[in-house]
Amino acid sequence: METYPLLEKEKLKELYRKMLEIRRFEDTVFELFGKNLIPGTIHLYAGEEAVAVGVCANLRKDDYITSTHRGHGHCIAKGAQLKRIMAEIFGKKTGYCKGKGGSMHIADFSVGMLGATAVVGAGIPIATGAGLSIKLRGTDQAAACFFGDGASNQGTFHEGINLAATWSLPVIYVCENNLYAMGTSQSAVMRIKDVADRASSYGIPGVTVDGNDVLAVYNAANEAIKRARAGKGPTLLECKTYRRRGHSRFDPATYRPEEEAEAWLKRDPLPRFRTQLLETAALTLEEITRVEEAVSAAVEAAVQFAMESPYPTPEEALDDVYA
Ligand SMILES: Cc1ncc(C[n+]2csc(CCOP(=O)(O)OP(=O)(O)O)c2C)c(N)n1
Ligand SMILES: [Mg+2]
Repeated sequence: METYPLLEKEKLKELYRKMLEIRRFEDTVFELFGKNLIPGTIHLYAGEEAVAVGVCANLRKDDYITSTHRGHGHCIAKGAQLKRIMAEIFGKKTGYCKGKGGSMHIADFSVGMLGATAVVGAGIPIATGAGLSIKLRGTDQAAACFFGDGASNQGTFHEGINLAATWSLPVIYVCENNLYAMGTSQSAVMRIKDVADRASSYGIPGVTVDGNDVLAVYNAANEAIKRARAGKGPTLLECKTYRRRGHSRFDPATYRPEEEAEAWLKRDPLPRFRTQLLETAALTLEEITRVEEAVSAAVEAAVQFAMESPYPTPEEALDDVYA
């Protein structure tokens, strides 16, 4: 395991707490979906926590992010409320989109979370637009754009990043390379190993990091966001990671070779960071336990809130709908 100059204690605690919130939230959603309490389908972020948390820990509340179909972790990392995310996933009126969006359409503008989207690659030009808005208003905000390896083969990737590069927009494009787009492995659809290599065709930095190492992600994102705020333009940051489960709730992921899955699951970002915190004496076991208890209580409270909340009524079906 690599070592880094350690961040201040409260920051490290915050990184661990956020990653654990995402893990417990996702494991709980998985269970509740199995009990038929959640409608639709779900795409879980478990295994990829270090990416959203490492990036968002560098962002301010007034910075922006765009997300994907696998968006619960991005919402949590950017500071959205667990209760309202859970309520939205349940389809309840108290959810972020009044229960009409569900798992793949959660947004919270109050914390700069511009939205999850079911359309692969659709968040990329939206982040470019957020970057243009920042530039036109002349503020020092930044935008981070999360998308997958699969999305990097979409036209929106080229269009969005090329424009941001040309106009030096304050955006960091974060590719969550979990090696698969649904059941299709990266090697079946790309001749390159590192998506970050594509940065050279836009004349911007391309950086690849271990996306299961929260401090590696934090440091790389820190540099990219500093560049963005300083008016030096975008960075393509590729984080290599792996989902703990299948693509969606219905996918057993039998297409992933056993040895590959085993090797990646051994590098699970959560126990890894926990061990690192203890070994470097950054946090005591007691402090870690306190964080773990608080997270369990917060996730339980979110479930209770969602279960007790009402569904939207049929009369409200057309409220807040354009056209
Ligand atoms: C434009 C578009 N094409 C296809 C799909 C179907 N689809 C949903 S998720 C997905 C895979 C996306 O893979 P990736 O971008 O690597 O994200 P990951 O699921 O691995 O996080 C596909 C093809 C879609 N939702 N939108
Ligand atoms: Mg993928």
